[in-house]
Amino acid sequence: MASQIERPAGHTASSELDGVDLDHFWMPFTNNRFFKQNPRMFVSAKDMHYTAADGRQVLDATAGLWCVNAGHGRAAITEAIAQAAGTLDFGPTFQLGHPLPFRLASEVARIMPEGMDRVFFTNSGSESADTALKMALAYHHARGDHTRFRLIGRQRGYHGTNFGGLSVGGIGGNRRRFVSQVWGVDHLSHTHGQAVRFQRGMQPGNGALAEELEDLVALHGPETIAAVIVEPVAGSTGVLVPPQGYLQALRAITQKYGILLIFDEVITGFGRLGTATAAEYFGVTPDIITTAKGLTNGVVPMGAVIASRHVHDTVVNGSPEGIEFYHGYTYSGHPVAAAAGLATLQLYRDEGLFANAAALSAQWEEAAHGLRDCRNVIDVRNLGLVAGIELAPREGAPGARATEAFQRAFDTGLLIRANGDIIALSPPLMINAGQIETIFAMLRQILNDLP
Ligand code: PXG
Ligand code: PLP
Repeated sequence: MASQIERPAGHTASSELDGVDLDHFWMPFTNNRFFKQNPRMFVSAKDMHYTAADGRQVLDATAGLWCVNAGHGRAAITEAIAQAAGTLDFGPTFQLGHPLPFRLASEVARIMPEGMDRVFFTNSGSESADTALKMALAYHHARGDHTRFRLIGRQRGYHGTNFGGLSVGGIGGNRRRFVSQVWGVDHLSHTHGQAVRFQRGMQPGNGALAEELEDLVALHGPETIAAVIVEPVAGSTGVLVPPQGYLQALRAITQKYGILLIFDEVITGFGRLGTATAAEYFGVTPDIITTAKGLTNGVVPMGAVIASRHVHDTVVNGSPEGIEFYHGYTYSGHPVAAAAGLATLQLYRDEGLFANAAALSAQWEEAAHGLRDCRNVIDVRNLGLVAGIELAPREGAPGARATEAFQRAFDTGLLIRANGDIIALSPPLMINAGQIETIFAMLRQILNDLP
């Protein structure tokens, strides 16, 4: 028997769900058994709101999954996609080309830090992470530095779910069931100072955290370490904002030992902190930046890995005649995705969306920290248009409280994210002051009612 969608009593059925059978789609990062008993579905979206299957408007406080930075249903993007698909539906990028990915690469390069202007396209953040790690290995190989194979990640880091990103990632639950991982990886400590609660913006300086990299260098030998990969602000594992000076120190130590520094900007890229990149926000230029999500406003899957001119030239000029980098995806630089990317970057520029995020971030911070006195709230963290609200876990049921907050929020018309007992908020950058007030007023009510 196929499970058909059951609708809560009193809710009107949406015709979009007629005949939808829930059995065959094995859903990602989902409690499939629970969902299929209690489906929560969206059928459309416009600007700051989703429409749920029962017709209710749901205010999007998470930009989908941190990706719809320009807001939903933007005609400029959907029209660009239609136009591109109707002109050139697919074109190979292996030994052949077509114009759109070249155009998009130039536009991406324009908003990257100085000197970072070589762009490799992928289809997701996970592919971007694995591409960046392989790029780092290829860089050292091209220099004849054949012993540099180690990749250093960080505890509570998230770099997607492919084997490379999984290995440098620091989420036990994502790793434990998959024994085979990339060899020689090590991890730095995460940056979440337990002692620091309700910190607005960055934590006070803590040089010791970055100095740990010196310990790993001493342990493994600098000649074995290829790259360090970190999220400038860790998103998925609960909005972990770095201490002052931490990223600068990582940059100095990696530079000292010839180790490449990779910033995973899948979440922080494209305006989340009020700047094009976190690299720009923090004033620290890495060697490689990974992006995805906001690159196309989430409308068509696409990621981009941006390499410094130096990394690119080393690989391309330092390799024997022929293909220089044995890596790529069928859909690297897909014309429809590239069209979405071009239209998205244009929207960000035309509407000043990064500046809007920057301008609203003080109000956002104030509103987020206003939840400090809510029931069960044990920490609030924020930067740019991101906030993490940490709840005290229920006895013997970690994650249950935030999961219930997520369900109640959906049912009352607010989309939030729950990871463990941390609620993460990251609205589209088109948000206005009134909508910020609404989000936190709704959340206050939900948290105070939550057992
Ligand atoms: N790196 C970072 C820093 C990410 O945040 C990825 C890589 C992987 O991207 P893809 O496109 O392969 O999913 C991510 C993705 C959440 C959440 O709830 C976060 C992500 C994805 C889905 C949910 O925090 N981040
Ligand atoms: N598996 C097989 C059998 C393939 O032929 C290909 C690509 O040609 C792939 C996997 C990789 O697919 P993609 O290039 O879309 O990542």
